Amino acid sequence: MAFIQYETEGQVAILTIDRPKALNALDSAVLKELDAAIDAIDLNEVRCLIITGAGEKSFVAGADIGEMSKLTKAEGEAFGKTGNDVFRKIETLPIPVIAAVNGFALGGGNELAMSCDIRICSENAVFGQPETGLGITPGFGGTQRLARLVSPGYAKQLLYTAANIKAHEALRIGLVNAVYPLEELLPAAKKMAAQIAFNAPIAVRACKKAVNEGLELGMDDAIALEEKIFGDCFETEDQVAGMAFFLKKDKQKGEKHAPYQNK
Ligand code: DAK
Repeated sequence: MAFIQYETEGQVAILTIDRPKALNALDSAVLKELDAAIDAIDLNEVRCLIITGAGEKSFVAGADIGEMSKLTKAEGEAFGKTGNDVFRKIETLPIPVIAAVNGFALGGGNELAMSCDIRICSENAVFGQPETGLGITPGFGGTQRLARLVSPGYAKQLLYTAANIKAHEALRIGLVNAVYPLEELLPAAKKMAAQIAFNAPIAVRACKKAVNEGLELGMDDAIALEEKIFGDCFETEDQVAGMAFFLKKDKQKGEKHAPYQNK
C-alpha cells in the first residue's frame, strides 16, 4: 500500500495514514487503501486497533481539497459515500479502535477520529470542521457524530463558525479523553490498547456492541439489549475461565485475572 502503514505488536495493530505531501489528507486513493486495510485485519488475532497519522504535524488534514474541488455533484456524493462507508466500518468494527491524534484533525480528519471508540491526542493537536468556510457541509458524518459526542450547542458552534480548537479545549468539551506530549502519545495509545487486549475479548467486543447499539435505542430497549448481551457472555470460555480464576484465588502468579485465549 502506498498511503497506509500497518503493523502489529502482539495483539495490538497500528494503522498509520501516510501521505506527507498533503498532511495525510484523504483522497479517494487513501480512502480505498484504508478500506482495504481495515478489511484485512485478522480479527482472530488483533484485539485493539490504533489509528494515527505519519509525521509530527498532522493526523489527517481533512478530505483532499484539490480532488474535491473538481468533483461534480454525482462524484461528490460518491466520494462522500466511500468515506462514510469506511468510517462506519471502523465504528462498527468488532474490536475497539483508538485514534491517536498527532496534530491536525480537520474536517474529514476529525470525522475519522470521531468514528473511533476512543480519542487521545498530542499537545499540538488541532480539531475543527472547516467545511462551511469551503462552501460545503461535513460529509463524513461530522454533523452527526460531533453532536452526539459533545453538546449539540458546542457542535453547532464548531460547525457554523468553522473555527479550530486546540487540544486542551478538545479535552474540556469531551472530544478527547487525554492529552499527551507528542512523544508520549503513541506509547500511551499502545499502553491503553494493551490494557484492553488483556481483558476478555468476547466481553470487550460485547461492551462495544452494547454501547454503540444501545445509544440508538430508548432506555427500555437499551436495557433489554444489555440483558441479552450480558446473557450471551455466559457459557463462553472467557466467562468460565474468568470466574473460575477468581474463585480459585489463583493470584500467586501475580496476574490480575485469567489469561484469555479466545478470539
Ligand atoms: N487537502 C489537500 N491538500 C492539503 C490539505 C487538504 N485538506 N491540507 C493540507 N494540504 C497540503 C497543502 O496544500 C500543502 O501542499 P503544498 O502546497 O505543499 O503542495 C501541504 O499540505 C502543507 O500544507 P500547508 O502548507 O497549508 O501547511 P500549514 O502548516 O501552513 O497549514 C493547515 C496547515 C492544516 C492549517 C492547512 O494546510 C489547512 O488549512 N489545510 C486544509 C484543512 C481543511 O480545510 N481541511 C478540511 C477539508 S474539508 C463530503 C465528504 C467529505 C467532506 C465533505 C463533503 N461529501 C462529498 C459528502 C470533508 C471535507 C473536508 O475534510
